[in-house]
Amino acid sequence: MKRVSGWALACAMVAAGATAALAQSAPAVTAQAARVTPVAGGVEVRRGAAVMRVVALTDAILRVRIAPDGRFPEDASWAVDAATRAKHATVTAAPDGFATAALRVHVDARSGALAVTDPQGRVISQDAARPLALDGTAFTVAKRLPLTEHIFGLGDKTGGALDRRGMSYVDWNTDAYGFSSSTDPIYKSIPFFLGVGGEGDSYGILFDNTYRAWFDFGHKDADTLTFGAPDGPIDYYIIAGPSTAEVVRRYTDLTGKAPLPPLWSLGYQQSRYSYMDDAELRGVAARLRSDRVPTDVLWLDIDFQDRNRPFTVNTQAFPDFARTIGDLKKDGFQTVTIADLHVAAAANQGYAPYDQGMAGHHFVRDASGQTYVGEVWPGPSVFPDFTDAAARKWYGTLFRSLTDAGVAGIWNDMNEPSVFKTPTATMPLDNIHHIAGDDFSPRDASHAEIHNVYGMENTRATYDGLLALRPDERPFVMTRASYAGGQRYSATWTGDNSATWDHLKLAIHQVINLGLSGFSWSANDVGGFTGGPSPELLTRWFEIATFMPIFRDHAAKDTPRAEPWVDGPEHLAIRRRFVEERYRLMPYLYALADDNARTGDPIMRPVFYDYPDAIHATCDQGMAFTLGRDLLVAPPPHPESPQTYDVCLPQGGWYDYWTGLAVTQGKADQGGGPVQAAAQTMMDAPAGGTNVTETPKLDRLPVFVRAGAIVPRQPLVQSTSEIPQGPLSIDVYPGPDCTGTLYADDGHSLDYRRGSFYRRAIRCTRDAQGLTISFTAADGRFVPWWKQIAVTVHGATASGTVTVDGRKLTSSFDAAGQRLSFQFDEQRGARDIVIAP
Ligand code: NBV
Repeated sequence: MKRVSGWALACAMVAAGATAALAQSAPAVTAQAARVTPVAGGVEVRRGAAVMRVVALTDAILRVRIAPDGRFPEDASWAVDAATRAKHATVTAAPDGFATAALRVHVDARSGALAVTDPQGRVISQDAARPLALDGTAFTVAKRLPLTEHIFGLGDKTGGALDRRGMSYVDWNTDAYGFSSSTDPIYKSIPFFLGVGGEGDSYGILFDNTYRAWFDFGHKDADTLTFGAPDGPIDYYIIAGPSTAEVVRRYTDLTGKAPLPPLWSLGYQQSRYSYMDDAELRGVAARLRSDRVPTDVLWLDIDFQDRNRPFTVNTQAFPDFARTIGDLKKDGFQTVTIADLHVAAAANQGYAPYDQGMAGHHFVRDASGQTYVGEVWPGPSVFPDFTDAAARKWYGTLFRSLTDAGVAGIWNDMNEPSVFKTPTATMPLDNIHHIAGDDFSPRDASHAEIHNVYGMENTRATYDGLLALRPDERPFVMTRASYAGGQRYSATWTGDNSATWDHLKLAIHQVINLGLSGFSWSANDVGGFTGGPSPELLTRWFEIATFMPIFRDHAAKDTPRAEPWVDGPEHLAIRRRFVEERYRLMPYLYALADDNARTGDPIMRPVFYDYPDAIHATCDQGMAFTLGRDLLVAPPPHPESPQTYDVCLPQGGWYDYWTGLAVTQGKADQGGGPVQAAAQTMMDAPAGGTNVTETPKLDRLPVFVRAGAIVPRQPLVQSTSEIPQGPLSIDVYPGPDCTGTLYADDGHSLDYRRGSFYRRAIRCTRDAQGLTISFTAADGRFVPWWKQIAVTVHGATASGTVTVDGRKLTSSFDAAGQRLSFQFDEQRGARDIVIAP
């Protein structure tokens, strides 16, 4: 094991004004020594004119700022709020740096190079031999990249794999219509990445710089990772784990949690560019209901507007818009409408967004100070100055016409911003934005600085605007462009993907990496936006999207229809069966949403998130993921191929989701009493990892349940607005760390923040008495819809006596299905259910 005491650096932190060439050749011996002095929460390191400050915000989060000329730029950020940045952990001074309860920070006395270790000396992050290269205003920071380390995060960047090691990327929000799995940059810039599998386990780096940043993860040099930018602050955070989950949670402590979304946004969502008129929209709604495909949301794309002008309605196509939306709502459909950020440059035509915006000076200016006009869907358009708090506030008021009509959520598209007929596909870099509000001092800023945060600030204006208009409703916003921290305002989707198998695979990687980058609520256009999916591709996409955070079917204009019924009854039946499964799983999904809002744990996760050894799995895990900790979804790694494949199930034991039978068969039929056999085996002696061989079949998606999971489900409904009829069901899959959570609230308001929620933990334990299932008392005052709870214990090989708080219950035993089932009345108090031999 490599330890950091006494390591020698070959080169130095480069002094102010040095060029990249100098940085590469400057020998350490000629460099000046570094002077390390303590400051609140950390140290300041001076070397020549250069100053570096390393401050611990918490025990496990360090902020590193470097001023090559000794002058720090203003301390302000779009990603990390001022109160969080102002935090200081308690630190202990050390001769070469300092320590927190979780970290040791070492600064090399000669060069000023930085190394961070855990208290045992295991390296978490360490400067490379040439830690900083400067070239005018441009800079590149270099860190060592151990050979065992894998890289994740960076939002929905493309690449052939989940792992970003060996790749290089640029952050520059770009309208990437028709992107492929090697296109970069695309829509979003989330400058946060995680290193997993290095010596000190997992860590993350947030590089808080809004310019056109670059990242290299061992692409140029296999054992070096670099990040840099052409301008802006050298300002980054090192977030320690040691687990991946701790890194992600701490990243969302820094940049904010995604708020609890409305329950309806977890349902199936139907979209197309565009449902052109009232009849078409109502027709789609009616067909979804008559074909019994549970659905919650219908989306209206740009054609619902008058001449593509945001905040208008084409009244010829939708003669009574509010009535249409009201009728759909009665039938359980919410409507989300698009609102592109640009505003038509339509002076004196009664188009308030333009007239008001001009009067209030709310638009971005060109280099000469005139309102910038660029061409987008409405023709000549102007662009709200979203970095200005007054412009955001004004923009937020524009949603009134839509909320008054009953629109439930807003779709922010084109907000990279995309501009037509320009060589760069966006606005000129010397356009002028005004910054006012937040912790920035008021000033003008170039588009080069603002470009990557423009989309996020658009979503912020939308989110805050919706909240101001409907103060007690959870806003639902979905965006294409964003920046680090954008999850506070908006869900996202991966833009204009294609109807190919390659894109189905890419979508899994994108949504997982978005989740690791704070965006837990992400969608991808199910079926692909461009092209047209084959029946098999669309069916497979439905199956997989069933277990993804947001499930929206969307397709481009002039492409074949992609609604669930378009390929005939057999495909429809499979697609329906999966959508129905998602609705049955809603209590599990909603409990994950609650957990995510509080912890930052993603909804869809890489398998190694909860099962760290999976990072070393020998199976092709290219398509595998988990939904929460408990469900492992394992589509074919080559989704179009009929080849058999192996699924590597992490150690601990698993059940087949569809049959409920234990996967570890070895000791499953030893018999001996109620819920023994498989259950006992799994609880007492966690099985090692298991390989399961699967043969792809179009109507089957292998899904496994963790031994130890307690999964709540509900009776089928056609939308989340329908009250389920019958009991809440709870499936207990005995095993180690046997837990589950129930969460409920009204699904749409902010009352849950004032105590109107229902949350309780369920555990199962095994002892000499048998199996005990314990419910904690319910927290909160919300009264959920269920009156009874139906429990199924899986892995049971014999019947048993079931008692609830000492009272005997009738139970039924299914030997073939290895299931023991019983039911009891809901009550809020703590209760124990004992299943005895
Ligand atoms: O608003 C139309 C489309 C939309 O359907 C799509 O989802 C966005 O990514 N939009 C892009 C603009 C036109 C794309 C060709």
